Amino acid sequence: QPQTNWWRGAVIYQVYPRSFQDSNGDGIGDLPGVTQRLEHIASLGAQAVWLSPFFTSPMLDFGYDVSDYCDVDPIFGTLADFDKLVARAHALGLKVLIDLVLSHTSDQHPWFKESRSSRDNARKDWYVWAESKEDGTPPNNWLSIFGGSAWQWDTRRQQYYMHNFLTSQPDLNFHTPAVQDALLDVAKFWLDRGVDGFRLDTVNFYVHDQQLRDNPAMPRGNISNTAPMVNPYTRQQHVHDKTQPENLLFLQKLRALCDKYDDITTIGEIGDDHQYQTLAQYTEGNNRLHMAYVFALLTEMCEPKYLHGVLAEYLRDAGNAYVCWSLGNHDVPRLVTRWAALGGDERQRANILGAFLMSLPGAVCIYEGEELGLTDVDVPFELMQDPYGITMWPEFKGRDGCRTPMPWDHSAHLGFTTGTPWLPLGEAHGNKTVADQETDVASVMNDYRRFISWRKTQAAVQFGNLKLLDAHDQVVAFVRQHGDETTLCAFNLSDKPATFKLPAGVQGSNIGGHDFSGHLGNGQIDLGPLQACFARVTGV
Ligand code: TEU
Ligand code: CA
Repeated sequence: QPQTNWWRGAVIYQVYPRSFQDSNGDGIGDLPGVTQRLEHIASLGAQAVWLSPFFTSPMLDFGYDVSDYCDVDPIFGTLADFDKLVARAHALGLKVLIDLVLSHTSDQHPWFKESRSSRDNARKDWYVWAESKEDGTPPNNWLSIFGGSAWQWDTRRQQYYMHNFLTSQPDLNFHTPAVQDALLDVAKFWLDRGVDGFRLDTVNFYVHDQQLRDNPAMPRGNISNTAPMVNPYTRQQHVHDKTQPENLLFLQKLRALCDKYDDITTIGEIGDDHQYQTLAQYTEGNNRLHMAYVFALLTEMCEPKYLHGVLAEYLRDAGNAYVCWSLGNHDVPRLVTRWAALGGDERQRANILGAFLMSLPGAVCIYEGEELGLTDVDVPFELMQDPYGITMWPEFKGRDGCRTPMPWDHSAHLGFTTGTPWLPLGEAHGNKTVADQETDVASVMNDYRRFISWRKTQAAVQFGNLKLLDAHDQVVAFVRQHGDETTLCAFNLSDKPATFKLPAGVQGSNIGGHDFSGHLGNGQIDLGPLQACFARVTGV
């Protein structure tokens, strides 16, 4: 595989436009706001920005419910604002990835309005419609990620329609060729507008089993905990409602379209019970997706042995997949809070985890605010916006805690807005603003900058293959190999000093130029609490 594609080993910065920067005082972040702040992203050394959805939407799932794929929601701006954003990003050397939500639309999309209007219209098969069972209950046992049956009764058609997420997010029917064509046209619209690629929302949910077979139950005691977003009440294996083989054919068409343009990339969000096999399948052979987004580190589990296990499983099952790792996004509690069990203080935790993430093979996504070491915000129920949180309260607190606005400086609302912010700013974020961190050499933000720029000098860390070293109670250690360069990376993910004995015959010299103090010598690595070590080695 050539390493020349810009996206290999890239650092991709995820922007949640609602919460990044408001430019007009309505309390909601928007595209002109993002444009104003692109310099911040470029200053970190990121290669690309991924924008969460900004398309026309009733915002019941804050933009993941699209009612017009080819326009900008007025709350976020206009197509002209988008063009300015892309131009500015490109001028700063940043690629722009947009978030296509093709699996479902909003129920306010004209396609759905037409489809539901009768059993006989031009778009009657554009969504997944099915008869009820004899007794009026839904066609099968499929469950929505957001709770309850995946089927909603429609009084006009006297049929059920399927929705993997909210009832207001009906699933498109990918078995209808015209649906696939329409969605390819959407991708073409944005490629022609100059985007550099796509993050594809729920990419393995596109195609469902046409026979509508029931999903089998999950064996007791085997409830996967790898994606905290998964509905905790869903106790079924999603065998028939997603990840169907026909999907690969659609992905091939999408890839063929992308290949008509230069330097495009696609990152598929794949949530699956057999995540690694699916990642491999979806990125195999240079004619499907370029990259697959890994869920495994979005979990609550942060013990070194678990993380070692994640990497072992990845090596075993996804060896040929090109992956994109992340430790946070707009769906899960913020990292330093979610992984508080690692100990140390927030700054140490943020720094070591950032370095750990950026030492993994593949590309990485950093979620806005992660570079500031932001904590999760406790949003009180009265202020809660996330529909998922509102339904699942109080067992699940929803996703607002990681979606609060970015703290920029000490002007009103920490520089986010002059109006009333749509979600409260984190009180504890007041001393973690970008302005504060700019002037503090030892801030998380400056650590991130230094690590990213150091990483660019380390071909093995950016592009190398992964070889895991032995599991350890405190340390996760591996080597990355590229050409004749072998770099050992070791992370003490505990708040106590640690010693990691090297396998016999491994020798090396420490590599400096980053902020970590771990040390290789005498056949072992000595690491302070939450410290890392990087060394050029031989004999692995
Ligand atoms: O999230 C998909 C999602 O919910 C996964 O995390 C899911 O839990 C997993 O695939 C199950 O195995 C995306 C967006 O990131 C989210 O914000 C949206 O609400 C959702 O799709 C619906 O569009
Ligand atoms: Ca605004």
